Amino acid sequence: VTQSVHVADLVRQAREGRARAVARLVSLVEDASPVLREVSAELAPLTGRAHVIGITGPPGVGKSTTTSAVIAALRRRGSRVGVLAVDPSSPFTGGALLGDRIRMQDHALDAGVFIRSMATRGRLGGVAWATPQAVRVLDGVGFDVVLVETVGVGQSEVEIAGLADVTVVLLAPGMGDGVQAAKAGILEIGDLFVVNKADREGAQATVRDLRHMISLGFPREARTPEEPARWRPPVLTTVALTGEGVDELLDTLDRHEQWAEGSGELRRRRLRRAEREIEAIAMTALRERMGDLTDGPRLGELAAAVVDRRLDPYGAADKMLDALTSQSTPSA
Ligand SMILES: Nc1nc2c(ncn2[C@@H]2O[C@H](COP(=O)(O)OP(=O)(O)O)[C@@H](O)[C@H]2O)c(=O)[nH]1
Ligand SMILES: [Mg+2]
Repeated sequence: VTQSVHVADLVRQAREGRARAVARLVSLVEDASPVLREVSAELAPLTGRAHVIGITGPPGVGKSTTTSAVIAALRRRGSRVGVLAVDPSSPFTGGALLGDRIRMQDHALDAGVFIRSMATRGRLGGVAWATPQAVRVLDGVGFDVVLVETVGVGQSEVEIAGLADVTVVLLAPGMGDGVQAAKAGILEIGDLFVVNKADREGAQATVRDLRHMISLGFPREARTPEEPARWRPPVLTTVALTGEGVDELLDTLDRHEQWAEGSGELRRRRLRRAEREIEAIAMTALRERMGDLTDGPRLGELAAAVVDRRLDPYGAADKMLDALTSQSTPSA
């Protein structure tokens, strides 16, 4: 009972814009705290208002610098911004995250901005479990925009990027031509592509290359008049260091939001996000219970039954699963 009072207080303080309360709530998610159930119940009715923007791309292309420039532009437009910098590749808060913090420290004193780095802590579920819940927290406490920066190099990163309402894929000249992007699987997840470091040589070639790769997914003969307009990912250029191109990026994000709302795509994505979130919570709970069963005396008993030929291993596994089911259905 005392804990539920705490949670309600914490949520209220976070909604008043107190950074420490927001940080506490995100920590509860990172620690997979038992009070998350309460936090979730408190926040659920308040969610669904934030625009969730994923920013992904290979290391070093300028994601954090771009994120910082996007924060500045959003603040000029009056939005409150929550940022999660997710790095699944580093088990501890390492150099990459430190760099992120340095690049975003311009906003450290701004009460309208909350920035948090999240790393894998080797816990069940990892960032794939924690990120959607942290997004939900920032949404629920009232941020207008939630930016999620992830390193786009592997499968889990692609999954995290898939959590967003819109995904921006960032590349830089030379290191991210279209073919490479296709190989890394990030061509499919991008709603819009940004060639950052446009102050460097080769940016226009990368833009052309990307546009060509994207056009392959839009064959002319497949277009029919009845087909609802598909979103064709635009390719923009930015110089994140100076903020050049960032206003165009925000305008394009606005355009995508309007399209996504009108076409039903936004709802489809949010449904998918909720499905994954539920699945991750359920699977984690299930694995914990399995752990209890396999560690406990029950497995020993079943093993003895198999060795003594009173039971075959399939029958024993059924009994283990029966025990799980009876645990998870309190009333039926
Ligand atoms: N020349 C140039 N350098 C940039 C630009 N944006 C970022 N950088 C630099 O690229 C490096 C990596 O940036 P960072 O934002 O940490 O990349 P991340 O790993 O994708 O988050 C840093 O040294 C930045 O200063 C840009 O537009 N032009
Ligand atoms: Mg970064």
